[in-house]
Parts: sequence; structure tokens; C-alpha cells
Amino acid sequence: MTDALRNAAIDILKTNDRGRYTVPTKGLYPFQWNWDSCLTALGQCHFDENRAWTEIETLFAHQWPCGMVPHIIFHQMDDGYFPGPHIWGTDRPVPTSGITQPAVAGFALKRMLDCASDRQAVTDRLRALLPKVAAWHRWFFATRDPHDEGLVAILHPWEAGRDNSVDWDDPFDRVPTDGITPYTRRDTMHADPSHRPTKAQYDRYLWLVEHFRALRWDTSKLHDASPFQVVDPGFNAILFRSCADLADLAEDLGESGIAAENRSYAARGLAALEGLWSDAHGQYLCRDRVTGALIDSASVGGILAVFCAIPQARAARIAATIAGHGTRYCVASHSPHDPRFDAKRYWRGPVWLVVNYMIADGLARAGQQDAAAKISAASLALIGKSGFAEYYDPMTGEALGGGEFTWTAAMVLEFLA
Ligand code: 9WN
Repeated sequence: MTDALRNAAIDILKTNDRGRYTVPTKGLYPFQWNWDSCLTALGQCHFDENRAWTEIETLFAHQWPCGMVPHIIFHQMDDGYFPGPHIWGTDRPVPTSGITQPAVAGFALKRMLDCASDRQAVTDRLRALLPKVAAWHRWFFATRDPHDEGLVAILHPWEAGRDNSVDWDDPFDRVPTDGITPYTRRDTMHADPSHRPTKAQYDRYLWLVEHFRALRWDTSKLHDASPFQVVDPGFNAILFRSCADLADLAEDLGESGIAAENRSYAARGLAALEGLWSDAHGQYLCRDRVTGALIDSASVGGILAVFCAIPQARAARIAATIAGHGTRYCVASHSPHDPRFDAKRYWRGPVWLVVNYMIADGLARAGQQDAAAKISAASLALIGKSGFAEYYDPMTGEALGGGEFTWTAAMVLEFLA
């Protein structure tokens, strides 16, 4: 059984492999996505280490001079996805989007080094990537933390990778929709529209893209010009974990400057994260940076915070919060106790294996082995029941969204390891 699962996962990774990068799934997402690629590489490590390193190298080959690593690289034109390169208009040699995604690369590289069959053999590749990842981290704090809080803001829901989370509902009230160019969605041609974001949300996604494009994608200007600035605990936790992991890697390679810089980002960030904790919710919450208020929305973003080194008592409380969800399959992307929970709509309830993986990893590191084991078991049960889907109904385990999904397959290889 385990062998069959492993082989099926490897088959998906190979089917979606386009040579030097992997698409999340054919049809729905025909390009390279940032955090998908980094997590995909972890799966590739289990059968082709060389290919795994290439995945990350390809991503960083498209880093912007300012340090940002874009969320999509449009390697080859494909009309199957909207918004395509002409909407973004970023004017890059190979077209990319103009926003970023969770900075999971630092963590991925450390994990890949730990799994390497011959660490010496990958040292040069790691040495070449190290300053690039460090530049990305520096860019985050330079452009997304203008008041030096130690926490960075996302300026578009696509940056968090949790596109239609309940977290963004209130801040989205401030994002206008007037004047956007008429458009035709493609996602709803590949997936059930009732499982995807709404038109009202898409209008706002597009308004933000057009607004930033009008500013010529000058990433030093976008933060202050954006009506949407949200400090997401999950997004920050991934960055802090990557900072800490990059610092370890840098130390090993004798790069003391990068090590010290990233240790400091991680330490300051962890201290600042405390301000997002909610005792009432038993998890962290997003902060709306425009109003300064915490957002009353118990999403998985505040649970994912356990991926960085939060205090053990917080991790224990988060484990209890997950157990308290009471869903058959964990971890729901939104609290089922909140009336806004929607078991089938994308990031408003469904389970995502990548998020499960990071939560389980964080819980295990914080001494919550039982809770971590439950998440791992639930993840594999979902695969056994419904295959390698994009996301799943936490109540029924039904497969939702795209099929034969790359990062889902990659996470299965990790869960089986
Ligand atoms: C927009 C590729 C990506 C993931 C995101 C997920 C979804 C894109 C979309 O697909 O977002 O970036 O068009 O829906 O929300 O996390 O990286 O798998």
C-alpha cells in the first residue's frame, strides 16, 4: 500500500514536470508558482535530488533585482490561466507576476540539505542560492515592514497563498472595483465555481494588480500605496522559520553576515508575533495594518504560526484548538465554529496538505508529537480516500479543486518518509 502510494505520488510529480520547473497541475495552473515549487522540491528529493535543486534554482533565476521572488513565472504562454503576463505587465525578460508568496525557500533548502545523500555534492549549489534567499528576506523587511515592527505585510491575498480566506473579508471592503478592465476568468472552467473565490473577490484581486501596475511595480512604493496591508501570522511564521534555517545554513558555510542578519530577523519577528496572539481564539490572528486592529477570523493562518519557534505553551494551545475543530479530517483552513466556515470553498474551510505538513512539522518540533501524528494520519487518509487533490472537504474528505496535484503528491512523499 505504502509503495503504491509512493509510486503514485512520484508519477504525478513526473507528469507535471516541465524539465526545469513543475506546474502545480495541468490545465488549471500551467506555470511555475513560488511556494509550490519549494515544497515540490521536497518531494522530488525522495527520488531525484538533482532535479529538486534545479526546481529551486529555476525559481531564483527569475528573482527581481530588488530581491523579490515573484509568485508566478510565466515560462511558456498558455491561455488556460487568468490573469496572464499581459495583465501583470511587469516587463521582465521572462514574464512574471509582480507580487510574492510565502518565503518557504530557506526552510526547503535546509530540509534538502538534511536529506542529501552527499552533502558535499550540493555545497556549491547551496552556496550559490544562499545570497539570493538572503536578498529576498532583506527585501521583505525593507519593503513590507516600513515601521520596523519586525512583521511584514502582504499587499494582495495571492501573496499569502490563501486567496479567499475569511481573513481578507474586512480589509477587502476598502479595495474598490471601479475602473477595472473587463475580464474572463479561466479557473472556473477547470474547477467547480462553487469551490472557488467569488466574482466580488476576483474584482478586487484585479483592482490591486492594476493599481500596482500603474505604479510600474516599484516594490518600494507598493506598501504605502496599497489599501490592503495585512500582517498574516502564517506568512510571517514561514518567513521567520526560513530566516532561522537560512541562518543555520549560512553558519555552516562560514557566511557569518547572512547568518547574523537572518538570526536577528527571526528573533525580532518571534517577539513581535506575540502581539498577534488571541487567548479567546486559542491561536494567532491577522492584523489589519491600515486600521491597526486584529482581524476577528480564526483561519489556519493563525495555526500555521506554529511552523516557527513560538513558545511551547502556545503550540500546546494550538494543538488543542485543532482538536477542538472536531472535523473528521484535519486541519480545516477555517474554524468550523465560525459561521463563515464553508467546507468546500477553497481557503474558507477545506484541508490543504501543504499547510498540514508545515503545521505537523511545527507541532512535532514543539513537543506536540501526538497532534502532529494525527495530522499526518489524516493527510494520508485523505489521499487513500480521494486521491491527490488540490484540497479536501474536512467533513467528508471529498476531493475538491484541481486533480493530480503536484504539491499534494510532494507532501505525501514527505509524510511517508
Ligand atoms: C493564485 C498554485 C496556487 C497556490 C495558491 C492557491 C492558488 C492561485 C489561483 O494556486 O492560487 O496564485 O489562481 O487560485 O491559492 O496557494 O500557490 O497551486
